[in-house]
Amino acid sequence: YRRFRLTRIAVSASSAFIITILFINIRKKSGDKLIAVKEKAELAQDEQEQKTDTSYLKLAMPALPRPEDHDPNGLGENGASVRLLHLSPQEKQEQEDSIKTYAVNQFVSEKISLHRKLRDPRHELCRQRAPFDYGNLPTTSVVIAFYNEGWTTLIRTIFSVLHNSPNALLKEIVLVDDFSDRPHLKEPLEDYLKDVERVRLVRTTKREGLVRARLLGASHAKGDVLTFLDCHCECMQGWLEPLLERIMEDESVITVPVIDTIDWDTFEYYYGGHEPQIGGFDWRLTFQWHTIPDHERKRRTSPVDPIRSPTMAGGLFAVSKRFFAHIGTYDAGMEIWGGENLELSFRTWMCGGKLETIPCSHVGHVFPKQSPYPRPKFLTNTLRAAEVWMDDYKQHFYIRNPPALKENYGDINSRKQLRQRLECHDFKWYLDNVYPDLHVPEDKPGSYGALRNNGMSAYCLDYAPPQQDPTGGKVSVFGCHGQGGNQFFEYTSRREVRFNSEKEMCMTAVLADDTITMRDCAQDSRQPQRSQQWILAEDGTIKSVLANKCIKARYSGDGKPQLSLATCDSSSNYQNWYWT
Ligand code: UD2
Ligand code: MN
Repeated sequence: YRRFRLTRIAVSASSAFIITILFINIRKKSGDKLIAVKEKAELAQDEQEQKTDTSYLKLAMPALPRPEDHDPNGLGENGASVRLLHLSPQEKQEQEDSIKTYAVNQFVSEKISLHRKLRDPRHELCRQRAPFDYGNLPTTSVVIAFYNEGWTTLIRTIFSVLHNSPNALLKEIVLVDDFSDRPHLKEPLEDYLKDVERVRLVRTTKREGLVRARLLGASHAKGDVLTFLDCHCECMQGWLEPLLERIMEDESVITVPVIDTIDWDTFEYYYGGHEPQIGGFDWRLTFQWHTIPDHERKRRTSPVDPIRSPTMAGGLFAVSKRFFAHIGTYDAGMEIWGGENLELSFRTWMCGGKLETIPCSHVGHVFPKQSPYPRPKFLTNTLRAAEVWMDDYKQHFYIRNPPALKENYGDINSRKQLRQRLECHDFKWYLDNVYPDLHVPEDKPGSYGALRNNGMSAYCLDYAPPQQDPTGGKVSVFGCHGQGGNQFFEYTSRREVRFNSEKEMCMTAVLADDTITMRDCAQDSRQPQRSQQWILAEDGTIKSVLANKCIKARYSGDGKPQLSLATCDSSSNYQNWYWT
């Protein structure tokens, strides 16, 4: 790959536009330069020949081709699941230890090539489209911050960028070590990277957290566009071009790839084949995935058109360096992990930008078994976002997170000034125009919070969403904890009892066995379903409109408290509930 060098020569044609021609110069001797000056007549001829010209293919050459001895039948190739059978007791122990340390199976990851090739997950229209004009696309620096990452997942991320990004577009990879303390990330990493072109390593001098680590990386970047990635990703072929193309069309767009899942245990790449999802949030201000809403479906004309997204997951996105600076990069007052993704999302939309998911761009991300390091700053970071951008809507967040009221979120004056200076829209504009499908809580005084049972006064109504599908579990009672979360309900003027964390859900009566479950709420525009309507009466009873029965707490045979629907009896303390 070192044999190719690109020279960009701009020749102005007699008509008003500039044609950029790219030459590939196969270097024979050092210092040998191809200088081309073309006559106008020749240019016209070039245009003629362009249809048969395949030089763009060469511009699309990867920054680093896969090594020739790469085994296409190796473990994990094409994204196949890797399960290691017949391990010795010692190997089993090593595997367990790697999972304990990294929250991903690094033992399995070590068996997979650092150059593995993945099957193309893209829509066929992405493969069929006309070739990109590499001469016109902006260049990019890929910025990857890492903290205590495992060796193979980190190095595989780097190679996946080099193998799948066109030489013509990738300026460099800027790696930022956020003060990791694991020995393999010190000298061994530096030594290893010496032989890898285009990769630069910078280190923070104390643990900065991902926001300031990324900002440090960005300050070293030479490309026109900053492309951020997590340090455990695998880029797909063709991932980069569409991200950059959209930014070339409109510099105020932040582009996000489709984030595919790589299994933390088997390193299987999940080819869902389903439509890309977009980003949203719930009122605890946690990021949530959503299917594409109807209004957005109607706006688009092709399955590969960009999809407007109210928020982004945070880790993987491309942004023009100039535009990023214009909207105020990141809130550098945010620590470690969390909150920065919603903050950047709100700010982008409210201050004149757009956030779009690009269906033809796919990048895999290893979602760990659990968080590999403590994340103590999520709440304060989120509060900074809420205080600066959400106006009075921040109350819905405080109501659902009582501990947030006691949190000290530091100085946010400069961020408020930024909002003023950029003359940004208010949060209501954002909700109305960017995220109209989000249910905005009514939070009428005395109609939200925890519902405590009078007969079993230590217990509150509680819903623990099942792991796989948050709907469908049974609503039950649990010791009141006063932390909101699974015990937070909202009674609406449509007579729904809503559970608006994780996913917007409505309490639903099940006639078959007199129990209570959670289901998707009937669309806000339509009539609520009778199974989702409840009458919270003055006497403290909660009556199902459909079942005409009331919610009763009782101890089951084995002494555990549980819920059922029973004939209404307002004199029974066990059917008596009050908001706390
Ligand atoms: C998601 C995002 C992540 C970030 C986070 C919210 C994706 C796929 N991931 O969580 O990028 O937006 O939500 O904050 O959208 N890191 C540091 N210093 C730290 C902590 C983390 O450099 O103190 C690095 C870390 O090594 C990784 C990146 O920042 O490369 C993101 O951290 P993560 O992978 O733990 O976050 P994730 O994917 O759970
Ligand atoms: Mn990650």
